[in-house]
Amino acid sequence: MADLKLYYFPTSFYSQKALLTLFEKETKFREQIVLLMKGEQNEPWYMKVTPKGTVPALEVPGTVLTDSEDIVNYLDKQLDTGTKLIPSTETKIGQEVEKWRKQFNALNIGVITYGTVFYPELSTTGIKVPAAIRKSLDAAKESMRNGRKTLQEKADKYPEHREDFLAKMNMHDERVGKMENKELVIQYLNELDTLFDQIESRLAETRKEQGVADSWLVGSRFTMADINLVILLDRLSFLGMEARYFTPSKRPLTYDFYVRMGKRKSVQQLREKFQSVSKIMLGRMLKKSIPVVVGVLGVLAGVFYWKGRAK
Ligand SMILES: N[C@@H](CCC(=O)N[C@@H](CS)C(=O)NCC(=O)O)C(=O)O
Repeated sequence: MADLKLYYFPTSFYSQKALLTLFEKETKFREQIVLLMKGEQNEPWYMKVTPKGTVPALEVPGTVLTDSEDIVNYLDKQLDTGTKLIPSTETKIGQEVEKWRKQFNALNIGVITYGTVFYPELSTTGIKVPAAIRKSLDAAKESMRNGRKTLQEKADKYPEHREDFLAKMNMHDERVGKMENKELVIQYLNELDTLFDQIESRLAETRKEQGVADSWLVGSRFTMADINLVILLDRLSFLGMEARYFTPSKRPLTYDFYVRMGKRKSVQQLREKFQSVSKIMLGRMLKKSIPVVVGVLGVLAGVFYWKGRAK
């Protein structure tokens, strides 16, 4: 079996895609949490793992994969254990999976997530934030705004990674610009409504085609399209958006999909990861103030998520 090591943070959306795939493949892997709250993704040791300074990254024999899409493609191709997630695109089902993956990957989850954190009034029922750390949100927003300065300091301090930090700085500026643009965030949320109409229709079509009630997005078999969908639903649940996008009366098939997902072992394993780490994070956050880092919002997201799940 290939020696695999995953660098990740449990509440990071793209880390979740990699983690859920590893669980579906029922494979052993080594793991290292990259503490976004401490800005570890920008530490020289991690920039050596991936000059992008993002999670997830997967060490595989001979190389490091630094994008969640490359990671899941690799895992499904190389491992013949667990669920086969990506059918050949020479088949009709493979083309459907590919089509849905593209649609999900085109979503700007960062802007949707942090845009809702910046403008909490956009959340339908409120982000799942425990009162005890509600105040920390302001500090987190400030940290996001100070990200440019932090990256500039890193670029000056570590000349061997200067270009990588400057590249991150440009991306950071673009991202923050979008997150702070309320109209754009609203537009992305509206586009999600359209996507969910398509999802609901597809779920209905698949049920009809398969003649069973427990089919998945594109067929009777569970695929990568389902992984993409469940992590999106989890994210929207954390953002307090279930009432807008999926309830028993509004898009009941999507709601049913979500309920069935909660019974799946891999999804339970993924959610356990959130819980265990978020508890540690909460302890740390209560002990000391959060340093100014680009990724601090990710940690808050994790803590809130855990709290929400624990309800
Ligand atoms: N396209 C990449 C995106 C990875 C990404 O943006 N990861 C975020 C967390 S979800 C991250 O590491 N952010 C920290 C940073 O940019 O400093 C993938 O699919 O893996």
